[in-house]
Amino acid sequence: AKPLHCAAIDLGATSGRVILGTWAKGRLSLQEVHRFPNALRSAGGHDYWDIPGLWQEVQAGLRAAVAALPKGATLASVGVDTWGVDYVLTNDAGRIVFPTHAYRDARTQVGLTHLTNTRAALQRIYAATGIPAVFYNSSLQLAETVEKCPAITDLATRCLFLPDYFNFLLSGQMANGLSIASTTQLLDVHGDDWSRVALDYFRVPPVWLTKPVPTGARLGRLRPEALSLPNGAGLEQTQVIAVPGHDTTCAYDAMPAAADGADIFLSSGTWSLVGFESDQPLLGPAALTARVANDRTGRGEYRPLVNVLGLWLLEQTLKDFATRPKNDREWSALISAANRLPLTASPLDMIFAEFANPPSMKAAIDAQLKRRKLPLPKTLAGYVRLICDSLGAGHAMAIRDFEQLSGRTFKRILMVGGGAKNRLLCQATANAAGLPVHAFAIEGSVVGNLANQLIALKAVKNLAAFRASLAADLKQTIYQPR
Ligand code: LRH
Repeated sequence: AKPLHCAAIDLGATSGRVILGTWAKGRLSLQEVHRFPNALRSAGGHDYWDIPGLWQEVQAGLRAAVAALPKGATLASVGVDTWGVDYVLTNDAGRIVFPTHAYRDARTQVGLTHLTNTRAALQRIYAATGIPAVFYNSSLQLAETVEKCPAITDLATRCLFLPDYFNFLLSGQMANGLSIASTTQLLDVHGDDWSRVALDYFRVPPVWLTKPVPTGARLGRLRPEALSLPNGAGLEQTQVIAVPGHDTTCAYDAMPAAADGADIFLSSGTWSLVGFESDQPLLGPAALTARVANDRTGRGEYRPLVNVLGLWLLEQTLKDFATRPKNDREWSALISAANRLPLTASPLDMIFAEFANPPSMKAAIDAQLKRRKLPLPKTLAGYVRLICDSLGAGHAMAIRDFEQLSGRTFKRILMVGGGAKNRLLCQATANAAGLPVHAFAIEGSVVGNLANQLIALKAVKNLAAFRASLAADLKQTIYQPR
């Protein structure tokens, strides 16, 4: 068989990338053709994403992917994954009729407080959607928009979550994808369509959403005019494929999990997402208290997950220090310095309300430590130690909760993402959980995105086959608990 070329577009809250993947002789190779920073922008006390700016980067990346194709080769497909929950409201013609807020915008606070203080409503919404109340949920964001800007119901006819919107720009087809839909707190946890209970509670017009399409759906041909490239550029046959639109789902798909169900997944980046794959959702009061989110895999099964405040804590704390690591060598020195410090006796309480988006992360951390009468770190290395140990403890707690709720026993932690390169964090996680951490140096979301394209193109039989082929090639570092 001829080599197959696919492009993965992976948009994260702090950076995006376009990768050309080539599948040849049962092996996947990656070539990064474009990488760019991303950041929310604030105006008038609100936070927004620059959607046209992101589209421009996606276009530049795809042009670079085409330019990187071997002579005479064509691009078989493209797929888009992004961070969860954010969306674009459009009219039928696809025009943006409302600016896209960034999920850290504090606008959901009132709705969140109301929902969490009304126990009966919270339980009803959890039973219906399997998603706990978190400040960033699309449900709370949409409710705020409809309440504060009621004219929106006259303007908007469609709600496209970010991967859906970019798929629309690429293919001309408007569709809601299943995996991203499952992060919204609006999908029926027992089915594959929207939840009437949730739509009613949050007052989201049902016409804004259509029945989610499963992963693997072909959305149509890539429109050459979307890239302003001439005919004959190698894009004549390019399919736009609905991969799992949620980056975390793609990252999980990239993990070489064994078939015995004893692997727990940790996608460690801005957020730390701890989860596993299951045929059934985890529901009920104990799951709600543990903040279990029953996201869906692209194939429809469940992927119960707990979001632990991730390396966002560290990324933001760095801003309060004049001297920050600028390259790998300086990072390594900082981690070594942190490693020499004593183990953190009392880890931080990972309270979302305190750490989700404070004006100063260092001040927010100090405030909690003072309140709990704990000593403040004296150096940046001290904060690194505190944060890594606290994340490790948070990961371990989520794993214990999962064991209790599901009756399973986990034997290994599979870890991908930027955090997999942080040896202090990997070791802290292994120690706190009492389990070995297998850290993989891969771009998880990108690999999962490409895997799902290859499966849709029938070049790979299924995810299990892909994971098996990947396992043979992957470099891993194993951290044994100490
Ligand atoms: C990570 C992530 C995570 C949450 C958050 C909003 O990038 O997708 O799973 O959904 O962003």
